[in-house]
Amino acid sequence: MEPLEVGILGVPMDLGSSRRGTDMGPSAIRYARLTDALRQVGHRVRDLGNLEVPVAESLDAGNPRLKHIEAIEPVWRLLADRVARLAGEGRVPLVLGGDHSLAVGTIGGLLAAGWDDLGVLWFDAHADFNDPATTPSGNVHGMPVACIVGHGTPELLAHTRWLPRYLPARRLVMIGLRDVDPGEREKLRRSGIVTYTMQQIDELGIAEVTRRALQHLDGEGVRRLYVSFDVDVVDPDVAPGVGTPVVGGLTYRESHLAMEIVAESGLLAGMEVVEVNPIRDVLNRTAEVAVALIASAFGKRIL
Ligand code: B3U
Ligand code: MN
Ligand code: MN
Repeated sequence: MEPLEVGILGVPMDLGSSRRGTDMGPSAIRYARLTDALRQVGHRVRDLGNLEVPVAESLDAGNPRLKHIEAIEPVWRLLADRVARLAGEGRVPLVLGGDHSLAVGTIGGLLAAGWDDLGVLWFDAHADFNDPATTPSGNVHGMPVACIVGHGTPELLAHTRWLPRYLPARRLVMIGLRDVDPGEREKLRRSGIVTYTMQQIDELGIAEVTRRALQHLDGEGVRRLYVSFDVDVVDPDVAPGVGTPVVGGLTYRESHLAMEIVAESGLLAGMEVVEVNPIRDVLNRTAEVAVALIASAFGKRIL
């Protein structure tokens, strides 16, 4: 891989989930030596620090079907500005979460930067396709995909009016699904989003699935790839420090192979790693796995 100018941005936000602790994700990932790992692969790295995010205890959650949205939307807008600026400077954004709701800000920022050839690989145990009508929890980290592709109730989409446009649903591919809510399932089937469940990964293998996903995006005109990586896609035996662990996830090697194939594609233009929760992982294993995966996505090779 060509040397890149990588811009790291931390988003210490846990307002989108009911469990505290993903606000410490950016620190945990930095503590696991992220910049060293990227420099070893040959990239130039600049860490731009963290965004300022309100603390949950200082707020009232408000609407129980859309908790903390009044605080989350301003974080989205700020993050979108920062990401658009990074992209405008020719840097590759690497965003550290934080709960997955932040993806509305990152992908919104890339759309604002005029990336009309953008496609997204969404690695996640969950579909994150709820809206206030289907959510079982009211947590916004279960809703970012609905916001990004513009499929949700007007109450939700009212908070996305700042987006320059929505990402076409066919430009987002989900990999690793194994926990989809009943209300999400129907919406997802009708959405045009391409999905690969754990069952398909078991049958086809992660290499074939990742290659098919990239081939599909190529056919949709995608020339720049953004990887939205929710660490809960990895099996909780390997990555226990996540907000909502789900058994039956990707192995250490499967998740690395997927990132190695992403690197080989030559299309990687940005990445976020979200839902790292060090409170649930005293040895910081999850952040260490996250750093190893980022290195693979950014071109680290075994030989
Ligand atoms: N689908 C559930 C659970 C969930 C979604 N994303 C995460 N958990 N991390 C919900 O609350 O929407
Ligand atoms: Mn997620
Ligand atoms: Mn998830």
